Amino acid sequence: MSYKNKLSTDFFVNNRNRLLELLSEGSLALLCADRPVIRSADQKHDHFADRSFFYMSGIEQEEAILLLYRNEECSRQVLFIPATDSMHERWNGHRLSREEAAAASGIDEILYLDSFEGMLADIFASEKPSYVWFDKSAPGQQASSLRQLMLELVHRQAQAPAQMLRDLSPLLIQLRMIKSQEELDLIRAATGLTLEGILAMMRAVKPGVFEYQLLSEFEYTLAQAGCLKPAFPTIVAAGDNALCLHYMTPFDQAEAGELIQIDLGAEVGGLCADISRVLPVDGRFSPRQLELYELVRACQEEAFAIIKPGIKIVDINTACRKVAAEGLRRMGLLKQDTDVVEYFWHGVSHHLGLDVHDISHKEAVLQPGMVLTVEPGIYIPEWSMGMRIEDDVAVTENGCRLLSAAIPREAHEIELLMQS
Ligand SMILES: [Mn+2]
Repeated sequence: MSYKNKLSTDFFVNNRNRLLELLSEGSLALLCADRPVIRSADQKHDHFADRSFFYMSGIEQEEAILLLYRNEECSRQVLFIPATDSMHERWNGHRLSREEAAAASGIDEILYLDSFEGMLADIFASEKPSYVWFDKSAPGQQASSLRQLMLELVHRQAQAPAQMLRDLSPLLIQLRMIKSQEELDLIRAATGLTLEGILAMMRAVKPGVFEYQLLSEFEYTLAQAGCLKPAFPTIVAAGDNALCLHYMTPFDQAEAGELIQIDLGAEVGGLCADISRVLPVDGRFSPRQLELYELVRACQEEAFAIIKPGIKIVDINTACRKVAAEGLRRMGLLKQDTDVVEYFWHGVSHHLGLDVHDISHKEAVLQPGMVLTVEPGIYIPEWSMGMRIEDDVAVTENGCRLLSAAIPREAHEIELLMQS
């Protein structure tokens, strides 16, 4: 599969239809792309459209709004986009035309944003919606002003406003947790590109190399394939820097005898990979490093073995923690099994998709089509050593399937690659 592949228009059409089916009659729902966050002064962070808005529309254009309305006879789907503006575009780049927005989203009714408030007021006046849905978890500024606008309209017109207001986020979670074949294919492609980046890093590992040099090997490889931004900030942590889970200051050198923890991922067509590996600076693990590595791998195998429909993420944590406790006891580190929490710092799995920590119900029972990371980690401060190994799996009818199968994970495979 090409790293340039994208989600199809049908994917977005289907997502909206599935959402409309979940909405009761007389429902009005709004989602927005939001706008870039200010970095400082007149600088902005890169725009990254709200992922639920993108999931429903296929549109990245900032400030765009999706309106869905459902009554007994029909449903209505309208996409509002900023008007084309040659002076704005001279500085800031192309804005989607109505034709382009229609083609990408599969929505026929594309209007400019300046007609949004008027149409919303018309719908309130003529259709008198029974329910108004918005995503209460959407963090952006545009989402917050939309919520304010809806609240005002509802309070102006409704007898019992509190009963009219509904949170879209549980429905978005329900839909987004189950991945389509297209999403699975793109996550697999993202793990393929991640592998290329890891191989480039491996070639650059040597005593004295700076963490940022390895990081740039990875990100250069992704950029060469058209992925200008990784799925999340790349982690490269040498030696005891691995004891900081979200290590973001990669300015140290990797010394002979140390391990390098990497936690990184490419993005293809909007879908994320999330992979962690441990690389020995010398190309070989010491006996003690290997002992810990094999224990973390055993935890991971335990997770692969138990993940199937019907269990919950908490069950994966419990099972892995048990394997970790047995191993740590053998290694003489535990007085009692409950001490395992001193070394087992984080959960094993999270959902993965358009977001690297994809939205989910924490208590959700696993179902086929869900995608999870499997990333047990064991951290031993008294050894100045910690590590996690992370792969991505899709839940199937009776178990799980590795989406990142192509990325070597056994210690001897990694040693072989690093010595070649
Ligand atoms: Mn992860």
